[in-house]
Amino acid sequence: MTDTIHPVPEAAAADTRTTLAQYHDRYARSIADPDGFWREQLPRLDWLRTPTVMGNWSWDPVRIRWFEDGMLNAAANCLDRHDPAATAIVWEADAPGAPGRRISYGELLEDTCRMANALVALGVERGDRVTIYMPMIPEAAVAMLACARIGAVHSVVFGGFSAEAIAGRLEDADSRFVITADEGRRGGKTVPLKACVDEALDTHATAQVEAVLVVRHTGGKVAMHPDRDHWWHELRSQVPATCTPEPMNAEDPLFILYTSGSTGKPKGVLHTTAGYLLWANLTFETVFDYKAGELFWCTADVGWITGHSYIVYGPLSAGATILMFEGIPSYPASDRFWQVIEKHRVNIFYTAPTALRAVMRDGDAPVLKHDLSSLRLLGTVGEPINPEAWNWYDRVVGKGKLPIVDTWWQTETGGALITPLPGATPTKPGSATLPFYGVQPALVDAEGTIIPRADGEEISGNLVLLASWPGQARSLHGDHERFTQTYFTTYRGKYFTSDGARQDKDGYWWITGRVDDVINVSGHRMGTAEVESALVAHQDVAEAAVVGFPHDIKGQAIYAYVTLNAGIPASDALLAALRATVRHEIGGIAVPDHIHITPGLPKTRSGKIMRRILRKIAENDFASLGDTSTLADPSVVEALIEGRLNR
Ligand code: 6R9
Repeated sequence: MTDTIHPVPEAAAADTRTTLAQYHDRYARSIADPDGFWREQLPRLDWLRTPTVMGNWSWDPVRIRWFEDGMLNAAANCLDRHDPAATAIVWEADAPGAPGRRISYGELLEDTCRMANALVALGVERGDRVTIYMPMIPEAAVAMLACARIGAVHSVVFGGFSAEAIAGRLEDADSRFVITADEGRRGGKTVPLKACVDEALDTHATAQVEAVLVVRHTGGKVAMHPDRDHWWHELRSQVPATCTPEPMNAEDPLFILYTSGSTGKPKGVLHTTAGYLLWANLTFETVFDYKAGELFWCTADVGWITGHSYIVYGPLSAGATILMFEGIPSYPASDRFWQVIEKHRVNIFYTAPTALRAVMRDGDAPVLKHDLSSLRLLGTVGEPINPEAWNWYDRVVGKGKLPIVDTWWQTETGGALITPLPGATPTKPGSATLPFYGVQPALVDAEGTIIPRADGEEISGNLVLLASWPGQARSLHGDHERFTQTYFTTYRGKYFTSDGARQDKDGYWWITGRVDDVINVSGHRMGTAEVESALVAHQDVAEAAVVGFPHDIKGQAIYAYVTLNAGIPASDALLAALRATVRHEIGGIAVPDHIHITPGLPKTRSGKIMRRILRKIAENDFASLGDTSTLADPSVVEALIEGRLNR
């Protein structure tokens, strides 16, 4: 195992808001005296009423509150208190030659107020859920902040999800309003967003949707339903340019964000206002050591939690300047990231390991032809980073001189939980290093017993957290029971992350990946159950079982075993139809990399599919299938292996 220690680079150590000694002191204080620690952090936000209560939470039964008697407005914290002349967003279009945009905090505030007023005019009230389905354009942030300004709860749906997926989320959130754009652009292709929303609304029982606000982006032709759809650019000039922020209670919902779990349909993770915003703000400033005037670029999409916390709420609450990019790393060529960094003189760059692995394939030359001297700090998120990718990032992009922050966190955690601090923490390639303030990770065995660790010892197990932190999700929309079941019952009274991890002899944390039936495909969470139910939606499919398998670029890829209804022959046309079905039901990111048609699946006598065997076969690891004698029909395994070898 790579265990090389990289000391904090000189420049970062010389100019940091946190030294290693300070980190240790503050961390110890945050655990010993959480109330005192958090009280000191309160001035980070502008409060309409300053809270007197800090954390007030229980995990058995589950009831989580932070700053509960405080009042504030998240949008006001992200806009009104900043210098209106400062740049908020530098926007880079999908095509390198296309005109970009620069938006000041003053302009962002005005746009947000106007959109907030437009939403009110359309009938949106405090507490209503507004679904946002947008490309990566500044109006995506405007839409989120406009909701926050009037106390509406946004539910952003990633622009790559299908009409079917939108419909499911609209229904679950009981959302009566949608904000979308005519089309988006990604990698030179047009993404028909409005048409997708139309399909979701027209073909599903989503009659509850009253109004759709449409941002004109590409100017492509779209159908407008006269009494439902409204152009943003038309309403914009008809509404006032100011809007008083709605006073919100600390624990009022700020947003819902759907994410995949190991069972059932996606879960609407619920974040509330004050704790989430404070966590996003504090982690943004501390983990990226952001300094006024710097340009910060997070390459995530706003449809994921990383975009929520480190494109919108963290940076904007801190008055930072962000770069927002509509495109993808490989278009028009694999040097696009580096070209954009050079063009805009980006200082801090935060991306996913999968993106690095994808561009690494083309070697160092695409990086070396660009001037990256503006870069001061690099970060990664979304999945474990393999040491090869870490070392390449360090050597080729960082020239061996920049700190790399590998930040471990989840949709449910609101922001980074295990991460180096750039001027403080020596790093090890592949390790997320040490816990952030207030975070208490521990490893448990299968029974939920905390594994003790003596100094200098290495341990591994399932990663749990022992105490709440302000950015923690409070519930699942409309299903608190499922929230409790999913996160707090496997190990009663502890938050179970569903990740496996080890803690090395120096106390550093290494996240090894999900231990549940969630596949991490290119940093995106995909539930095996979701993909399975998409496959069985095809009329010819009898049964499907989906597992993850290692993939050089995506980290994990999707392997689907499918049994067909009697008399249906396998064919290339059928395989294509199955892929199309998944694309239709969920979206392109869920389409299996391999579909293996098989006469049978390995099941126990009680009918349970033995995924362990399916994983091994997908990995071509036939030697360690383990005990197959408990299978109802052991001969199934032979057929599966034969099918695998013939691929
Ligand atoms: C922020 C985000 C969460 C899952 C998480 C874990 C994996 C994220 C990681 C990482 C190792 C890191 N993960 N960051 N694993 N090192 N730095 O990605 O949220 O989409 O909810 O995914 O991603 O497995 O449980 P989300």
